[in-house]
Amino acid sequence: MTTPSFRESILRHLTYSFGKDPDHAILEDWRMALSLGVRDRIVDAWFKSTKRTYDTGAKRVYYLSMEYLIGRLLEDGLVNLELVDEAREVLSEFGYDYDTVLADEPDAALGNGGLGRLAACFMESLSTIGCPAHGYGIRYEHGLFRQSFVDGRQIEQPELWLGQRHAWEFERPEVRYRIGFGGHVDVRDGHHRWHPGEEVEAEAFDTPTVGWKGRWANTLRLWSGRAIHPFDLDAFNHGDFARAAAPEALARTISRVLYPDDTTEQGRELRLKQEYFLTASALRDILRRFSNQFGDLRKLPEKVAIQLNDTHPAIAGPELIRILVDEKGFDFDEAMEIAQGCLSYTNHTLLPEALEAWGEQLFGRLLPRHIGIIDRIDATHAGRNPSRTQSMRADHSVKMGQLSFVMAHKVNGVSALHTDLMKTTVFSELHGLHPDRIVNQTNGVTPRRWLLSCNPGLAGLITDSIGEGWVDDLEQLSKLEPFIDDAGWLEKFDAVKRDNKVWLSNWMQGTYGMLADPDALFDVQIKRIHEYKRQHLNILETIALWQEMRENPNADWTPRLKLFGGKAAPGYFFAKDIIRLINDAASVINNDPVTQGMLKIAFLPNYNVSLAERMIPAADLSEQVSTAGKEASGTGNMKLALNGAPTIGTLDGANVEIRERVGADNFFLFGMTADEVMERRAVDGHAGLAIAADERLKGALGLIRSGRFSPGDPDRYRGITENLEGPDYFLVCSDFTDYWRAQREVDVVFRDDKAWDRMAALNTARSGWFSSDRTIRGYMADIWDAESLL
Ligand code: NBG
Repeated sequence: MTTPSFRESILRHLTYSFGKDPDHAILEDWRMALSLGVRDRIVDAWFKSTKRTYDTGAKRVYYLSMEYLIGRLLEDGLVNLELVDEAREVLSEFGYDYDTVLADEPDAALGNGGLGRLAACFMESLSTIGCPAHGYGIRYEHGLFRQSFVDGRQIEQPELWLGQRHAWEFERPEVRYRIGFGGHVDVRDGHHRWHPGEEVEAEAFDTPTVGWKGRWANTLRLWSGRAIHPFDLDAFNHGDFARAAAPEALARTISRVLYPDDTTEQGRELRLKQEYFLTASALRDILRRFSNQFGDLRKLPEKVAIQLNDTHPAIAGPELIRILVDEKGFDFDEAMEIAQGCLSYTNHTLLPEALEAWGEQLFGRLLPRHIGIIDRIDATHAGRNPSRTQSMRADHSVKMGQLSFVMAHKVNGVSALHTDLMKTTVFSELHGLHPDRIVNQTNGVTPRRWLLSCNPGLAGLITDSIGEGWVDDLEQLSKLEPFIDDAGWLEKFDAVKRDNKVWLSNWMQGTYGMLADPDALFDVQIKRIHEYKRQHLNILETIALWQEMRENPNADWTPRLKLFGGKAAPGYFFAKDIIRLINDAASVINNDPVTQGMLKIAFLPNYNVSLAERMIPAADLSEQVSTAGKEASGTGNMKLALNGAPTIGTLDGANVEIRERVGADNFFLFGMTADEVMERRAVDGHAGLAIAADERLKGALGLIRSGRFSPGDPDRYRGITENLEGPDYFLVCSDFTDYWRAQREVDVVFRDDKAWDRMAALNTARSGWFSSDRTIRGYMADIWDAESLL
């Protein structure tokens, strides 16, 4: 039975918010009306949460992140408010299919990959737990580019998530801050005053984020850039219409695109401006809220916890000091202490190229006061730690990692291994000076999105078996273990996976005309394309396997579908070559009559959150094959394990902890450890040695070099083959042989239905620890000193 109020609310919105009656409403109208119906209920929870936070005077958490990879929000709301069945009923009453309506919503792709998706999972978990929190970010007009393939090559097109009406946000024209750049600094009687040369306005847009069962809702506040004087009337009156609109265009550039290309000086400048724009607006907002409620700024650390999601908002330290010293009259040391009490920093990568360092010229030009403050922070830190050798102001640059570390009271890694490596590599000196500062908070994923809503079949089976307590207490999945010994139950588990595979196959056929056999092993690698993630290791193994199948077509092969998804950064040519190689190999291998029914490759374009939600429930095998020591954590690995796909992987990032929990027998381990990787790199000609020792690898590389996959253009992949045969920094060749061995082990187990199902089900039953609820509770206890208000 439909609760009249939800049905009525949808119809009311259709009529009064969109001016349509059911007979004339189009798909988008229905989606919007449904969304507003859901949003109304979220708002109720939101008001209650806000009021309770004020009334209790509780500490608030502020998450500062340049990225939120949100995906769609309608299903999230419906699932968390338990309105799915009612929505389905109402829509079908008017002849609309629930899934079609949901799929009409554009993905909010305000992020690149794991870091942004983690921020989105955290927002949901913070609300589920009832921790008072605000996420701050940028409302990019264009999120991550839309990817398509032409002749196998990646083509990037702008993404238009705001091209349609957006249901979830509230514009807050009254919440605006002026953010300055450039200009100069006056010093009078030792007192500094910054006079920016240029200013833009940041305007707030709020999206309420609701937690499980609508018990709590927090705010995601995204800033949009606007001109202070949007229109140059004088220019207009002189007929110069382009110049008249220029101020607005310039200001809007700041929130126009996610991650502008940083290969040009202009691109880098814009990026730094974005980082300051986000951070400065957030801090002003935080201080305004704090001052209204509590007043005394010395109490800031008691009531405010600010988490820096990577170094991108690292300017928060100097900016907070600037406000306290220049505007509020604090002395420097006290200001620094207050800032450190509030701030904490999450490191997400050890890759040197991803550790931000800004040239001091650019930095000093854009933020002339801040560079002086950073020098003072550095000098203060050096003075207190005389043995220190590394400065945050070395090599004519500003090192944001060091700055973040020094300004934070806690610094966390995102998996156990990553945290240990932080201590011994990038932050070894700082760790020696501050041995209690680095803590570990292994990443997690929200089970509401990554199991309950993306995999209703499995979620249903779990709830039928152990009740619904697992949804916000994921460790209850361990109660499934006894069921796994029951052959009947295991068959049901297998049937769910098969249904998901059939669904994905049909969808792939309908959407891309790709044929996929649901009986094949769905071998899935989905993530950003990067050399360290080694999609090229996977495709080399695929090519070698193809060769072996051709030589021995009558052997008992396990049919495989190699599924790929992921985007390459537009300027990362090597990664784009990897994409093209996979697609080229697909066109040759998929058309080979000899290996028909045995091996197939499918690279699904435009990988995003929604595509992940389709692929993960249908995956049999999870590829987590990064060079050990390089993947900070991974979160796709957790989603896949949770959905019953055992991992083939290296001892890297959170794979280590996944293997510990699911058990070594239920994980296909291969490859060198992080220590062995270091040793191996020191071996002269390691790639050549590995190739000489492995005929299959030699054959696969030879085929690529011969132009087998690029007929008429044999040089197309010289960049890849020469890299692999030469420096091979990511040790693809050295790990190949063991990867091949592990893959053949997969073949054997997969042919034994029962053994495979058991392994898959144990992965689900033992992945409960990887909930982002657990991660957030860890941050609350060890970093923020924050409490749940539920
Ligand atoms: C990424 C890591 C992943 C990790 C996510 C979330 C960056 C800079 N880092 O391994 O590569 O899972 O962060 O922590 O995007």
